Amino acid sequence: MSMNYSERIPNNVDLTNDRTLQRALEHWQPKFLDWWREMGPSDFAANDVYLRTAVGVDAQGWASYGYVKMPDYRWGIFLADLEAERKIGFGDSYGEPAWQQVPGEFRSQFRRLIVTQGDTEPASVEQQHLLGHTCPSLYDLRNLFQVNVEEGRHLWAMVYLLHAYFGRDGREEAEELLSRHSGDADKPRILGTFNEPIADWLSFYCFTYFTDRDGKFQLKCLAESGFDPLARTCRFMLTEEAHHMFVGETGLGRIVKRTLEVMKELGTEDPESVRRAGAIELPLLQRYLNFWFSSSLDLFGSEVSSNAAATFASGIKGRPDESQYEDHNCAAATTDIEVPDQTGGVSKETVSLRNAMNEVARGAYAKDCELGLRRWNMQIQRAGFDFRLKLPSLRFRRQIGAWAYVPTDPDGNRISGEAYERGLREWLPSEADRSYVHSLMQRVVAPGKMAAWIAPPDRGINNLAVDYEYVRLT
Ligand code: BYC
Repeated sequence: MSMNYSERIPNNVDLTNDRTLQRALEHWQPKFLDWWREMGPSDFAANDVYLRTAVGVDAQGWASYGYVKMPDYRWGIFLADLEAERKIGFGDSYGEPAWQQVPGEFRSQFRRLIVTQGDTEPASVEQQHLLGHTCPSLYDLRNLFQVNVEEGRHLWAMVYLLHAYFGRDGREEAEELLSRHSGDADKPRILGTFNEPIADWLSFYCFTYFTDRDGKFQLKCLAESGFDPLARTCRFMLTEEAHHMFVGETGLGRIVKRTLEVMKELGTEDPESVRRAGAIELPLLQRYLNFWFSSSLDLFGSEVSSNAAATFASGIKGRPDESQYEDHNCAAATTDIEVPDQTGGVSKETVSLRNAMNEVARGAYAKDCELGLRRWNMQIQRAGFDFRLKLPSLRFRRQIGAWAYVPTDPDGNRISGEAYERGLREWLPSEADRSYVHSLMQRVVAPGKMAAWIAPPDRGINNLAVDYEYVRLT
């Protein structure tokens, strides 16, 4: 079904033919807009932003570009096309027709997953609320806003599912999605990382590199779901998610590039000298990577999880790219996981593969995270420097699962609590690091100009020049 933009809520789900649902969503819409005004990008509501809006759900025709004021963005409900006779691809119901309604016995599990997914979307917009004021360029400012409006749309995607398939409790959950807030002492967002402040652009690029990538992998799992409307929703969200990770990967790559230029000019790797020249030294970048990677690892849940086993067995949540596996049932399969032992070491435990599905997804995620580091290390090597960026061990600084609060160094070696506390000062951004990064965050808004700590992008948006006026500020 094509996208209908003539309605109050753009959609490709034939909303006009379901008056009750349409009315319920129209009732939620002004609350969403109030939330956006209060918690979305601070200021900039009156500015024209060169944004991409989806116009079709197929791979080719889904992006239309033009100036839009953010509050006028056409947030809507878009599902990937229906696949005729789609079958459930994993678990105990393997090969049975995908469900077009939520099976009663799995209702609460589905609701929990959809609410958790939905909660992250507005959370990220809240985390980035103030960033616009310190943008390193107009190009970056526009990318921030593109990410923000799309996260708003992803919220709509989950709210649609709650309203359409979960009756009154779905509507209540949809309201709650607007009442929890990132970092709020009384009503925080559900998952840890989404309560971390994103107070500077280095954190923003780390977040879009690492945390949006968790989004990619979780959406891939949900795109396998036996509940077809959820699968179709997530398939379409994945196309938008790709841009968010692009922003993170190119943002960090541009920081590395600029730092290397400065290091070459100065002829030194010395962090203090790089700082005096107003760039972000590589060890500082490493500390930010350590922080955001370890935080994002927790978003996969525990290594051994009865929730994960149950959702896999019931066909609710699959593995990322489920079709790549031969065994889609996994009831008889086992796998080894590493756990801390009593003697201060690491031992292997054999567990049912179904119980280890979170670990399967986390492993695939960590491999994907490596790719960017490999590219940046190539840049560093080509520039003639010995420093190498490295992802910390999956055991490092965990707060969820078998390694939660087990002190290890970034290589995953177990150490004493005191050595860990001491080490954190060198492994994670210190207060002084954060205030240095904060001091760099000066707003640069002349078209084509960049802050001194980041290189320009290789190209602009939609084949436009880098110095295009991506946000009209006057
Ligand atoms: N923080 O059996 P367990 C995105 C809770 S990002 C706090 O270990 P399970 C995006 C868990 O909820 C993708 N709590 O794990 C990115 C459970 O609590 P309840 C978001 C946590 O359930 C950037 C308990 O611990 N999507 O889209 O197998 C910008 C035991 O759970 C955490 C999803 O997450 C944590 N880190 O898996 C914008 C997909 N981890 O229920 C957007 C939907 C676990 O006992 N969610 N807990 O009270 C899920 O699939 C699962 O809920 C999880 C956890 C993977 C998160």
